[in-house]
Amino acid sequence: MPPPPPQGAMATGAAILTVPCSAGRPKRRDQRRGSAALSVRASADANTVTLLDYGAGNVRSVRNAIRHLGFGIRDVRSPEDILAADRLVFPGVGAFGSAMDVLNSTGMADALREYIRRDRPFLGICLGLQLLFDSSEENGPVSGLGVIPGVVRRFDSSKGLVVPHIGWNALEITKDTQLLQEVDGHHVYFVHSYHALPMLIETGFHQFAIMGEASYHPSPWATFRQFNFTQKRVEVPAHRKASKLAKRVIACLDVRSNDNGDLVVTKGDQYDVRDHSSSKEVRNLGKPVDLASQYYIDGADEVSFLNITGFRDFPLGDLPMLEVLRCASEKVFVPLTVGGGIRDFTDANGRYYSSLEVASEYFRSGADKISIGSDAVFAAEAFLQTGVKTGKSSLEQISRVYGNQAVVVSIDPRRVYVKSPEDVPFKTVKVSSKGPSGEEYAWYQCTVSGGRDSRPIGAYELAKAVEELGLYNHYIVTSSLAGQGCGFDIDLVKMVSDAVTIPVIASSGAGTVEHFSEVFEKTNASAALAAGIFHRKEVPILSVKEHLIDAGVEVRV
Ligand code: 1PR
Repeated sequence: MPPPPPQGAMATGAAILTVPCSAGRPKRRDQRRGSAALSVRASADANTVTLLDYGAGNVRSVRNAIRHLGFGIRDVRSPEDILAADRLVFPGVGAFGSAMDVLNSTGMADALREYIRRDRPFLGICLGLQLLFDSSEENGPVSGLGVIPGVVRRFDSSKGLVVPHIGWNALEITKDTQLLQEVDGHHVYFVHSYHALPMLIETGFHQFAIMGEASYHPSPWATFRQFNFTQKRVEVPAHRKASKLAKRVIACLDVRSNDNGDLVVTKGDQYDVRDHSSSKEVRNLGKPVDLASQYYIDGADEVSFLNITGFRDFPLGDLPMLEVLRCASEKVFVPLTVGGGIRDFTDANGRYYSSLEVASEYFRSGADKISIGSDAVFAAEAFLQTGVKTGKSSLEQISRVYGNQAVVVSIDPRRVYVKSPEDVPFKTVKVSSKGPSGEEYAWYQCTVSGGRDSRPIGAYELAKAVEELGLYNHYIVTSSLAGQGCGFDIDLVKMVSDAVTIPVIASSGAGTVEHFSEVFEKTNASAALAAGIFHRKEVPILSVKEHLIDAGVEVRV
C-alpha cells in the first residue's frame, strides 16, 4: 500500500514525553505517582509498538500507519502491558468522561501515570493527549490523569467562532520539533470542540510537545513517520505562518444493494435511485471502495458513505456494508463519515440493539463520524414537545460515548412555498426565486426514511433543537435538489448556517465548479458535499479546488 502524500497529513493532537530526566520534576499529587501494586514484565520486542485501544472508536487507521512504518502492534490487554511497553501509542477516541471511566476501572490509569513517570516514549493522540491533564470541562468537570498540570476547556463560540473546529487547517509552529517536520506548510485535519490549556510550569521532561489539541485524525502518517519511535532530533525552523481554515470538498457515496445483491454506489434523482428505463434497475455508478479510494487520491477532504436502505433494513445485518467500511479505511486517509439506519432496533428474534451499538459497529469498522438523519428528527420533535433532555436519544447516547464531534446530523428537508411567513408556525425565508404560484416565501420541512415521510418540523427548528440539546456536532443540509445539478439551495444553506454556530455542510445540487464558489461566497457553509457530479465524472475534484483557489477560497490542495 503506498503511503499517502504529505499534504494528506492528519496530525493535530499529540503529546510526546520522552527521554528520562530526573531534574526539575514538579511535585505531583499522590494520584500522579502510579500504583505500587503494578508489576513490570520483560521488555517488549524492539520492533513492536504497544497500542492502547480501549475500544471506543476507530483506531484502524492508526494501526495501518504503524504497520506501514514496519512495526508490529501489541495491544494492551492489562495494566502490565503498558508498563512492559518499549513505546506506547494512545490514540484516545471519544468523550473524556467515558475514557477516564474505562482507564480507572481497568487499572490502566495508574499504569499510564507510572509509565509516563518513567519517561518512556509515549505518543498521545487527541483525547490521548487531553486525558493527561488535570481535568476537562467535557460533560464535567471530570478529573483526568493529572500528569500535565492544566485543564481542557471548550472553545468559546459566543463571539461567532464555529465550534467544533472541524477541517483542514494550517499549524502555527511555535516550538522546534521533529514531529511536525513533514506537516509544516500543509493543512492538517482538526476535529475538536475542546482545547488543552497547560499551566506554564516546568514539566520535568526533556522533550515535551503539544501539537494542536483534542482533535481526532485517523491517519497521522507524517507525524508517525517523524516520531518513528526513536530519539533522533532534527532542527525545524519555528514560527511558520498559519493560513485560514480551509473550506472542504466532500465526496458522498450513496450505497445500497442492487437487485443482484451486489453493493453498489447509486444516485437518486430526488431520492429515486431506479433507472427511468424499462428495466427500472438500481443505478450502478461503481464499486464503493474503488470510488472512495479514487476520490481520496483526487483530493476529497472527506468521504461520506450513506447506507440509504439502512432506514428499513437493520444496518448490523448488512455485513457487506461493514466490510466496505473496513476496506475503505485501509485506503482512504481522510475522515470517513457513515450514515443510514442508526437507531434503536429490535430484530426478528426479539433482540434489542441500541443506536449506540449500531454506531459502535460503524466506528469499529472504520468510521470516524456517523451521521443520523431520521432519528435526529424524532429526537428534535420530542425535545421541542417536552423541553426535556432525556439523554436517551441516539444523538445524546452516541455523543456521550464518542464525543459530540463524532456525530453528524443529516437534515433532509423539502421546500414548501407559502404566501406569507404567518401561514406556518415555522421559520420561513424569502426565496430567491418565486414558487409556482408566485409565492415569495418558503419553509423547509424535514423528511425521514430517505425523503419518504414528511414531519411537522422545519429545518431551522431541527437545527436549533439539536444545538440546544448540546450536541455540538455538524450538519449536512441536503435538499430536494439532490441529483438536479442546478446548484446548492443557497436559501436553505444560508438559513441554517446563519442560525447555528455548528459547522454546516451544504449538500445536493452541485453541477458545475461555480456552484461550489457560490455556496462559499453566499453562505457560512464550512464544506460542500457532492455526489453525481463526481460519480458521472463530469467534473473532477481537482477542478473544483482549482476553481475555488481562483475565486479566493482557501482549500487544501
Ligand atoms: O435516516 O438516519 O437512516 O439516514 C439515511 C440517509 O440516507 C439520509 O442522510 C438520507 O438523506 C440518505 N438517503 C436515503 N435515501 C436516499 C436516496 O437517495 N434514495 N440519499 C438517500 C439522499 C442524497 C445525498 C446525495 C447528495 C448529493 N441523500 O446522499 O449524495 O444529496 O447529491 P448530488 O451532488 O448528486 O446532488 P437515516
